[in-house]
Amino acid sequence: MTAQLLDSGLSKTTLQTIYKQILSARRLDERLIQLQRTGKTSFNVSGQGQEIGQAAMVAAFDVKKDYFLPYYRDMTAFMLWGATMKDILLDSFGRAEGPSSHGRQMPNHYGAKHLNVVSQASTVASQFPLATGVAYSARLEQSDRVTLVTTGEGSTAEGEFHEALNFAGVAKLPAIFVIENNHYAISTPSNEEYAAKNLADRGAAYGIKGVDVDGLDFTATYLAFKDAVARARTGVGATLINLNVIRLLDHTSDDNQRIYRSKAELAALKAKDPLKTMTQQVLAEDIYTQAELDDLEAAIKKQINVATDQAEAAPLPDVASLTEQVYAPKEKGNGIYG
Ligand SMILES: Cc1ncc(C[n+]2csc(CCOP(=O)(O)OP(=O)(O)O)c2C)c(N)n1
Ligand SMILES: [Mg+2]
Repeated sequence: MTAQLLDSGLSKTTLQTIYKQILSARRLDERLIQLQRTGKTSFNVSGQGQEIGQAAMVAAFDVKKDYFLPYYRDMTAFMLWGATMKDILLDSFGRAEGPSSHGRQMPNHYGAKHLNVVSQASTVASQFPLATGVAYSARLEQSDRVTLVTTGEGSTAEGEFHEALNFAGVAKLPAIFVIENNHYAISTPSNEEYAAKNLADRGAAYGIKGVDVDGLDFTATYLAFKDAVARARTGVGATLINLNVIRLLDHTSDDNQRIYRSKAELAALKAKDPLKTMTQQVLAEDIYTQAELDDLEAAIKKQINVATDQAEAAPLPDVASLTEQVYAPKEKGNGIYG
């Protein structure tokens, strides 16, 4: 049974905002797929099926103060952390204004200095030791900020995952390590990825609290993260969270999951779409009426159309600027760190 949304302790207004952001992210992802399929953009990674877990996760943080090191499937999380639709589209079109890399990175490699979101490499799990460093910096600066880092379950087989958690455990760092477990690493199912019963159990090996959460249940996820953030903020230490989600679509726009997942499996997944569940809850708990939801859909569609036109019309990076925005400039004030 999925817990009631209002049992999260969040107000009706906050839940309205969060639902609006989740719906915006889903509709924006649908637009990004259209743009890629019509050849206007190069690539897309969909996070459909992971949005509710991501939104509930971010809702537990203080995004004005905390740091986030996301992975490529985190568009919804990035938007709840403060990125706009236009930001996402600018990055997807590879435009100079795009906050993540000013047109240097592939789409879905999120970052924004003004939002405390740290840019990532494509080598999976390499953000984990960076997050440990960011969390350690809070200790050195005597700040109570908390660091959030995410990855998929397949990526936890990388050495960096172990190195980061080991150090965070020893130093009791204010970090939250999240495994967005969608049970597939491209075409490899989780029973071929790891033999552990539950990835949350790995926390014990590092002296870190491990928590297993149903990432399709908004309230359960929010409360688990609220507790983890409180532990980190008050100096108790890090938490490892195994967030169970589903991957509704292909691994990326370059993949076709119908080759390795049966029709029956895909139909069963679709029936579990957490956005459908949350929409039913929003109506049942009087957070929005059906008429309000219809207006919301129309408003989001308009917003996406405007943001798409603006991003498409925005300039590409100037070739003369090729060597900028990649490495930190020597002098302050003329680049991404300035
Ligand atoms: C070190 C490294 N090895 C392989 C890849 C290629 N690769 C990109 S995503 C991916 C699968 C990751 O699966 P998972 O961690 O479960 O995340 P998901 O895509 O399911 O969200 C692989 C193997 C890579 N980017 N980096
Ligand atoms: Mg996975």
